[in-house]
Amino acid sequence: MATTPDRFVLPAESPPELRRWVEQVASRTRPERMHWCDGSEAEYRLLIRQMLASKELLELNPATHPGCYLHRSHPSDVARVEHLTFVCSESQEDAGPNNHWMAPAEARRKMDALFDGCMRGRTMYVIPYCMGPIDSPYSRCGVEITDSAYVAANMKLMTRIGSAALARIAGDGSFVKGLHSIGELDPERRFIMHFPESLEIQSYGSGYGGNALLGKKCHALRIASWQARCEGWLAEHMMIVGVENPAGDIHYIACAFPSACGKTNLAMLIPPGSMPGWKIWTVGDDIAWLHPGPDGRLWAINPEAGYFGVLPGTNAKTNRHAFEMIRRDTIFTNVGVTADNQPWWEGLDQGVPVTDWQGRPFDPARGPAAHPNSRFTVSARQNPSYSPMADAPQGVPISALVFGGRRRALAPLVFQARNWRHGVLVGAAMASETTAAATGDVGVVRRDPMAMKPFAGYNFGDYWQHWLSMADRVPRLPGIFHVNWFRRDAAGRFLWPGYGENLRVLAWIIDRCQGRGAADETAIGAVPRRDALNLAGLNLPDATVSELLSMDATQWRKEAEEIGAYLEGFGSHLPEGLRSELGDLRARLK
Ligand code: OXD
Ligand code: MN
Repeated sequence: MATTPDRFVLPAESPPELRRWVEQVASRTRPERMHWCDGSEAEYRLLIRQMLASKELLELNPATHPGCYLHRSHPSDVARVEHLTFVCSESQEDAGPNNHWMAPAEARRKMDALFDGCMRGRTMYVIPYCMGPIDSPYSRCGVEITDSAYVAANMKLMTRIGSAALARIAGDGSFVKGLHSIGELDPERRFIMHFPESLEIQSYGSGYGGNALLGKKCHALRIASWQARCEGWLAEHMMIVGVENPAGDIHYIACAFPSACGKTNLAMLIPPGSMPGWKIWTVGDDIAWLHPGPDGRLWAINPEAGYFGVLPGTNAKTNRHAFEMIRRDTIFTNVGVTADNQPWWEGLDQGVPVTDWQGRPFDPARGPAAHPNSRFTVSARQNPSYSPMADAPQGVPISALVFGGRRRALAPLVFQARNWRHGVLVGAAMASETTAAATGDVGVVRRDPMAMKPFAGYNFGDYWQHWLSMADRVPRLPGIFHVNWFRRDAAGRFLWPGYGENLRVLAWIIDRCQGRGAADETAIGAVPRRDALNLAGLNLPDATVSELLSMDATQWRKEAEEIGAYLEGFGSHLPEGLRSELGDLRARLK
């Protein structure tokens, strides 16, 4: 192997293990230049200037959208690629049937060949980052090496990068090693590999967020879920929100919904006019790390510091806070553009696109102006409902965990699990219609346990056992609930108005956590009595409310059979606790 070009100066304050790894990577990838990110504003501006010069970014209208830029990705590189994402644990059983697996030695051979010389003529960015507040005992650090300035700029907005993270890494002694190259952006030469046992990620051939911003899905979910199991905590695909009632009490709720099912909107919800005095505080919109706290409750931090949100459907009515926060200092990816150079996406109720996400004159016959998975990247601090508790080292205490999916039938608007073990079954049995966040068919119902199908870094059977074991670690566990905002009538119309009105459901959930909130006990759990839900001013017909809160035992018996068949696919890894919980559900449904 060739040696590292000695013109690269590695910062003296970087720990020896990091320097050795950076040298090894540089020897293999042969970059022209090396840049260690310090996380400063000046550095961010420099990255932007360079990308404007190289046309990786285009400036948007500075009068309407100051500091905003458009990135057009390669048209084949617009979403996560689950079929090219692998968990490379030593044993295939540890990855489980829920993951694609490759033997670590084979994966390394494959990736070494791809990375060989791949950064020739390019700059190698070394990005030390911290997932979570720098001073939190629950945070974990990593370093991403990448040849993409777009990735470096996005990591700056999404995580805490630079000198403070480097200092923490030197103190921690261990960090996740993430190596990324956009390669040739060739779908035939694209892999996202995870090596949980050695805390490594290798990603080649894609510049798309979930494949390339390695702190997010790859570290904070796949690798962290493995770390969490080893260390006794949970890394989950959950948003975290503080719900303040008119008396000023704040309850924190963490919700797991699959990608593009409304986590960001719920995290920034604007209370409806009929609920004066209520307020929402956003702690996180995508990922929660949950730890047993010293007071016996479950506490959560958001490991991220920014949002990588879905644009289509975002407007001043559906998500006013998001709409406001992306008017400045935002990177837009794969949106259309108006004649006066403003970003445009489907669902934006103003402006007319003239150019589509691929830079072609917009022609509706060719499809939407913005890609259905077009995104914004923005610092969380720009969110008007940003919670100062997002920076609290101890995190926030969680009153309720909520699971939910996109299901046109079956699941009522909301129900509460009977207890923790039943709640784990409710999470494990989750199913949802697929969305544009991953390549593949959209709208197909698939099992997505705890919204972690694409993100659990190990065998789901062991993961559920780990969830069950939290009952021994956390004496004051939160209640577990299930919601479905997406139920439709026979004509395909949504039964529930959603968006800000979802606060009505959160208010019932909080009531239940405080021993209030009337409910009917059904076979699947406690469903609100209609008068326990605040429906004032909604003008929902009685029949609609009945349908929203209905539980059809015949449909659920069929569902229980399907859940059983799915769970049994995990063979000897399926915890006995879940099997017997499902048996109890079947018996209640008889
Ligand atoms: C995301 C996703 O980007 O879940 O958050 O795909
Ligand atoms: Mn997500």
